[in-house]
Amino acid sequence: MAALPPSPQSENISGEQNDSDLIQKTDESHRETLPNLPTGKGWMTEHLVQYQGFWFSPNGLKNLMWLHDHFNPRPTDIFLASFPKTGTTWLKALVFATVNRTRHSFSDHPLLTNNPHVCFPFLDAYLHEKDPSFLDLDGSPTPRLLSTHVPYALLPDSMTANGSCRFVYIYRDPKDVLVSKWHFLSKLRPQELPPLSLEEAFELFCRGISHNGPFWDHALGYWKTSLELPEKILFLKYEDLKEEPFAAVKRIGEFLGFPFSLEEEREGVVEDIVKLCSFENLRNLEVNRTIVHKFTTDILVDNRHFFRKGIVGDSKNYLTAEMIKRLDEITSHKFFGPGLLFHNS
Ligand code: PAP
Repeated sequence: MAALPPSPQSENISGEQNDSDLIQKTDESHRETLPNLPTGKGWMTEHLVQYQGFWFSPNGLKNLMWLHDHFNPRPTDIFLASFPKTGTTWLKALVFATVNRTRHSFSDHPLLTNNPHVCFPFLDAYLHEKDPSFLDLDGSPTPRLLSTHVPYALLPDSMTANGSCRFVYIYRDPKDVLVSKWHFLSKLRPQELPPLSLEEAFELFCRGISHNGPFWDHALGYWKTSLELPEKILFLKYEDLKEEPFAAVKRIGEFLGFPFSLEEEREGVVEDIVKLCSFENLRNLEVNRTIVHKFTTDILVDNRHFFRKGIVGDSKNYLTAEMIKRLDEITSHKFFGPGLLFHNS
């Protein structure tokens, strides 16, 4: 189909002029697909839908379709991929500070006045907004830093092709993910829906019914590819970052093509990054105590909700012994399959 002349509404969403017919096509295929999908109980919306083996909110599915229809990655793009509540906010801060360390001084740093989600935006949450002011992909400096919760198997080929762009993935113990997610989404759950108990959330999580879940399939998709294509995906664990943040930052710099020089190490640049991005520092900043972040026109989140406890193992304060046993069993079953030596912790 011939491209329509550019209109103010159809420019710049993907860095190229958008064909308004194509926009309509995405909306239509979303409308047609949605009613035919299996549904499960939602955490924040009334229900989630299952699409190609993974679970999405109805809007999340639209975001995925938008990604396929409208996004053009560049080879220099850096993606942060994660399952929700695994440490995305923290890793965004660390990667942003590492990649941009020569652009900003630590005393006057963008992370001191902006939430990490502003410095490192969510690609799949903003794309379908059709409002270029939400995400100016053309205006982002190179390398573009973009994040996604989309499972690896469902990403467009343009993103997964070897040599196209790089990913940093963060994994976290699913027990802590579940508890973190339950706290977070309970705060965002609309008043008109009845509260979701931890027991219900646990059942849904175990059955894989969770945004971009099943959790284990999400992690495995990135984990397996990180083994096959180690230059494409760096697979990190929240627990390792907590234990050895300096080593993790150095690995991130190396992997992304921004290695720390000996002089930088001597000057304490790695320490400065770790300190800037620490839970205590970020949580206490005014921007992260008082400002509301607008993910989309309908998803608004108080920045303070991104910083709850920031510790390893908090799930033991909420889950019963049986719950812990069941989740650990699912994890062992999923991860210790033939040839897959994945160490959960
Ligand atoms: P998101 O998917 O909504 O972006 P995400 O940032 O992935 O959430 O995860 C939030 C978790 O990371 C929270 O964990 P908790 O509920 O167990 O406390 C949050 O506290 C933790 N977190 C946020 N920032 C940091 C940080 N700088 N260091 C360590 N943990 C952090």
